[in-house]
Amino acid sequence: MVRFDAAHKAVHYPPDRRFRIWIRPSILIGLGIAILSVIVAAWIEVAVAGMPPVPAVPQIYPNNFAGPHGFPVWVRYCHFFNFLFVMMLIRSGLSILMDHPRLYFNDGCTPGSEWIRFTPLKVPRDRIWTAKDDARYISPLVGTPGYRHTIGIARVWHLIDVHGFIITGIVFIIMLFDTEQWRRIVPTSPVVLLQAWNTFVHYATFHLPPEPNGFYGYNALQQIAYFTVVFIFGPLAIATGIAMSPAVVNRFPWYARIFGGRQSARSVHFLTMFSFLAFLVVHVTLIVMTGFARNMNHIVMGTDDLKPIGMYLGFVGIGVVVLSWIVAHYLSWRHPRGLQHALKSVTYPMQILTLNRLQPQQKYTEKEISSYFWPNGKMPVREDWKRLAENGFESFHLKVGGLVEKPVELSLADLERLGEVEHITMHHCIQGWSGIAKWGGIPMQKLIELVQPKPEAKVVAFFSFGEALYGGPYYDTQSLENVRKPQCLLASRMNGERLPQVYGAPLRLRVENQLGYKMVKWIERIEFVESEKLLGKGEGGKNEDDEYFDLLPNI
Ligand SMILES: Nc1nc2c(c(=O)[nH]1)N[C@H]1C(S)=C(S)[C@@H](COP(=O)(O)O)O[C@H]1N2
Ligand SMILES: [Mo]
Repeated sequence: MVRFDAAHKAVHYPPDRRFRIWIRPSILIGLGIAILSVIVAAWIEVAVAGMPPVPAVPQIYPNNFAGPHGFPVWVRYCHFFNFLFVMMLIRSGLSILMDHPRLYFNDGCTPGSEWIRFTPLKVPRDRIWTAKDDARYISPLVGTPGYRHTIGIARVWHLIDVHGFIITGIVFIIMLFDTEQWRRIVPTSPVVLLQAWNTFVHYATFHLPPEPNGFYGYNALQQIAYFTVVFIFGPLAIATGIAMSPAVVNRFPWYARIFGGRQSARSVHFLTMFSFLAFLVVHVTLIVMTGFARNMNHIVMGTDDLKPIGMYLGFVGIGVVVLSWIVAHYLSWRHPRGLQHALKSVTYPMQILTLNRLQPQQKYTEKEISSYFWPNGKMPVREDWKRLAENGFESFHLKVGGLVEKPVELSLADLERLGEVEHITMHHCIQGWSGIAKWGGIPMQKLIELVQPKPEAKVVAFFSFGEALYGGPYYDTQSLENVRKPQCLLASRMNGERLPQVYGAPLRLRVENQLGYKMVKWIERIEFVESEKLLGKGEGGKNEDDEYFDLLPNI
């Protein structure tokens, strides 16, 4: 157990660490019926027509020695690295999931509309319940880094790891088609489907079909399973991961719609993870049951014999993977800043060149506005904010200063006179929830024209009346370049009305190509500076300083 100070313990290791899974009953029943009916069909077939034949040799190439066979060294290495990366993706993914432990098929994430939740709590409606309040604990034995609300570091592992996962996948697929090996896992005849069903009938009625010896070929069901994992689950996991990027979805809203919306994409992303896990369980079970030593020699040594060496080295390989979790845990809690910077060195230059260039251009309709919008953050407790709130922020003056030619102090009415615009956009919180709302306010570009930043001003800092999770005023920064983009607003209105207090009154930022934490609420003042390094701990914002979030969260 990591030793926390009181403030961190309250967040990471709260007294309520219960874990519950609730699934919408209709989904559970539907799934139960679907699974049961195929199993019953198998039993009926066996009762009526007897056990269907399954050829002992692979059906794709009748003379199995003529076709591609064996496990070349690249297959074995890809297999190991894939296992290493997938396990870390799953572990860090679970930590991320628990930060908003509900999955939906609607982009508004209305509490109660989730199809599955991993928390015993129903969202209370009689008080403010923020998304942060809703985050759940996960044991560090299961998640990386585990505990509660450790999403900054969980994302570091997830996003560094996914590079390894993708590179392994690309190498594997190139080699697969560069050799004849692809024929081993790509079904090329519809007969395979029939034979896969016949094979399934064996398993479903508790029989083992004839073992084809995977060195030379797989049975049809195995072939389809491997094909599905490589060519469907892998790409789907990547594609749905991208569908959660605010930069991508706000530039190409149709992309999320391919998966049925942003939250459906998140649900599918979860389901691919679940499918990988389910595959792993069945795969390992069958490897043990159908000749463990021989199978291990195949995938570890590339030989087809019964010597124990493959088994021993295989266990060492599994040990290395488990060791990677222990090392990740150690690094997460001892060197989080180093990890944050490691991810930054990989993603920051890449995002500046790619995702961050996309210009937000969302056009949602009034009808798509979410009926619910999760709140986040701590309401300001400062007396001056409370006094301003009492008279509807009439006496509020936004201070804009720093490296500008013309520092100004503007009331809400002054701001309004700069020319307000409205956009209906989708908000993406780092925790996983989203919501569609109409935001009204003045484009940051207008304010920039007014104050005229000096040439050395590169960064705009937004300071809040509100406190951050671990205390101290909340702030965040944007590059001057990014706030010039369309749809970047200093918002004073939400869904056609004055910005409600919970959602950031009197002013909040909207930057549609980044995650929610960049959008400071309860803005008190704006300062133009040379670099974000001059503020706070120098990471670019309060969450970046204290929670190791990314400086540039386009994804
Ligand atoms: N001052 C301040 N602004 C903040 C936060 C905060 O904690 N304090 N949370 C951020 C996060 S994490 C999100 S997702 C959005 C949430 O905006 P909402 O409450 O309108 O949904 O506000 C952002 N702005
Ligand atoms: Mo957030």
